[in-house]
Amino acid sequence: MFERLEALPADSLLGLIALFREDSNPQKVDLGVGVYRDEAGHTAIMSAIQKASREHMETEDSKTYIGPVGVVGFVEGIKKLVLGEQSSAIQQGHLAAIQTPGGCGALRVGSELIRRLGDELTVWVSDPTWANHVPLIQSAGLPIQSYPYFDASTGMVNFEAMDEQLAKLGPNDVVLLHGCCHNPTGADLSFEHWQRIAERANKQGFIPYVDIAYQGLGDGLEEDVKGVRYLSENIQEMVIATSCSKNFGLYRERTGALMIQTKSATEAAAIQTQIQDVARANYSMSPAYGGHLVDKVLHNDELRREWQDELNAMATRVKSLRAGLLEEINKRDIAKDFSFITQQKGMFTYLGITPEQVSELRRDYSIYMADSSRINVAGLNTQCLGYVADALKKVCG
Ligand code: PLP
Ligand code: TYF
Repeated sequence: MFERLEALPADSLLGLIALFREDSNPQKVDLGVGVYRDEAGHTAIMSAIQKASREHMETEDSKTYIGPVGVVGFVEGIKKLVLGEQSSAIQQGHLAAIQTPGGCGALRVGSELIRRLGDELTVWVSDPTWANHVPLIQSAGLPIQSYPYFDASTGMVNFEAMDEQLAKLGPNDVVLLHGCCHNPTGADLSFEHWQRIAERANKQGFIPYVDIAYQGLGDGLEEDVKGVRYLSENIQEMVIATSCSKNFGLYRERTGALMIQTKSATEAAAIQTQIQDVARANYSMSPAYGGHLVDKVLHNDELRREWQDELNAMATRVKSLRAGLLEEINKRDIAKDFSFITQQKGMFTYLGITPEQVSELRRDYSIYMADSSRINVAGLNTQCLGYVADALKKVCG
């Protein structure tokens, strides 16, 4: 029976991990998969998470199920982290929320919930968007279309083109927005753009669906969610999928949350049963461990401060790598203008070079990046900036 199904090609991004491992060039540079790395190329466990983990090991006395919502303290903490202590939606009980297996779990449950809203709905994603958005949304049975977003000539958002598309949408449309640190381009919406999106959503009736996987890795924990909070305060309905993979370094523990903002507390209570029902039909309940750790970090002043300091240091390191790379590029008088590198936010930058140039960098210089020319800036280190800039000069002229 199984001969009916053919082997599928490997995920090209995850495939880079093996290619990099097999490369014996001592100067090799891994700018592929988007995980945070320190100067030594290591993805360390954050110190506050390590402390929370030790405490948890000593105090946890049962592994029995914890219920469909997940770790309640985690869910409550994440709501406030994203929407703020003063959030009207939290205070008025207009939020349904559930712990999920990572941001991907949140996107999948969120998409299935949207599918339950009716047969006519379409989800709009930015062009380009994170490759995983497509299978996560499509496998929930929703059609996908894309709106203009990235302007390759400036390395920034072409908001006028995006807004022109949004102006044509209506109540059967859902618009997926990256909360901050756009993956793959690093080109973020400005606060004014978020304000205009809120206005459009109110006028046209589409629902914003925010994916926020990098809070704290751009301009800071509060700054990175200014747009999302504005949206939440100024529109009635939205969906938010959040991930603790990057900002708590919990990748493999699969820790995230889904929040649905509704018009009333009664609706929120009904939607709460719906998202729990979607989760039950998929995986029953989310793994709890990562949620326990985040709950501990967020609700202990000392651990929270330690976590924030470390997260700020990570974001600062990424920013200084951006500045350092641009400085090295500028020293080499490369024909292409790369000044967007320091204007973009978060871990990713689209270099905007051709697929041939991407292959040349891989083949001749052992510099690995996604085929799209997206680089994970955190994969750089102060030692390799000159080498990477030299290679860019060679392939770009
Ligand atoms: N959304 C975006 C844009 C991402 O880049 C990521 C991950 O890395 C996620 C969501 C969710 O990831 P995870 O399922 O590992 O939490
Ligand atoms: O875009 C990235 O590189 C990260 C990590 O299936 C990632 O978001 C990549 C592929 C994948 C899951 C996570």
